[in-house]
Amino acid sequence: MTVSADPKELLELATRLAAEAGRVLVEERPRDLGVASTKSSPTDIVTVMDQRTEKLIVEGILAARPDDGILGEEGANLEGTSGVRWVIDPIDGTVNYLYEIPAWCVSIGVEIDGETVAGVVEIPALGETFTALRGHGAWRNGEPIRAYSAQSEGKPVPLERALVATGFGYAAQRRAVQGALVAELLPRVRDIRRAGSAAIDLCSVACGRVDGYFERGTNPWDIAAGALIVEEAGGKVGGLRGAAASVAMTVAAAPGLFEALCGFLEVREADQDS
Ligand code: LIP
Repeated sequence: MTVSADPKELLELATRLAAEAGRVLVEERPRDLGVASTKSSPTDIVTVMDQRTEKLIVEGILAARPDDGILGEEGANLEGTSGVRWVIDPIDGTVNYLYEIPAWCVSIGVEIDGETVAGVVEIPALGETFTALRGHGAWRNGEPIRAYSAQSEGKPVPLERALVATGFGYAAQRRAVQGALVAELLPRVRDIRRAGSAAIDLCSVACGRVDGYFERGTNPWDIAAGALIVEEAGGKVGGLRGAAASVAMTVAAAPGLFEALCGFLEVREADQDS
């Protein structure tokens, strides 16, 4: 499809809307915020602020680009005719937002003909805005970032020296399997971190705040922007055995560690329900 869309302009709109959503989430958070509804399990929660900020972002997109498609975690699902699709997580890290733990963000990825070309992850509580444009780089607050931690000095980090982020699903049976996997990994790495937001975990890989990340069960809106940010920061993102990142498994790390982490996960068939 011939698309009349400039990725730079798409990123500018996404960044503006993510910033506005972040402002509302901070300044207008109800003091008595509670759980408005649940999804896949009693702990997979939605707040009125998830719903409100998804609506704000969708309205902002359609006001500027009425023919675009939209997929949002809280139900937005428009086909569109322009070839441009917006993939939105209005609050990634909803449980953290409910508990007033800083690790939550607004994530917006923008696709042209199915390929993500622009992404923004806005982390208000940390004052960080991560952005990326395909083929042009990734930035934190406008400064270029690379997917290497300071102590790695740009060299591949061996698994045993890696700080690895991960996350867990909401279903008890899946969590039991994920917990057993982490127990096997823990003695093989520097340490594990569980932030509670896939988008933040991916941005942490992209700026070297962690060395790697993996998670089974992420949704498209969790990873759309963060995956591009990692790739444009020189990292690799994918599933196991050469697959694309998906709900089955998302792995992200700089080259070298990416392959080592995938190897550990592949022999344990970590992308399957055992
Ligand atoms: C979160 C993911 C995270 C996962 C959490 C949760 P949400 O998304 O970003 O990776 O480990 O359990 O699913 O539900 O906060 O949008």
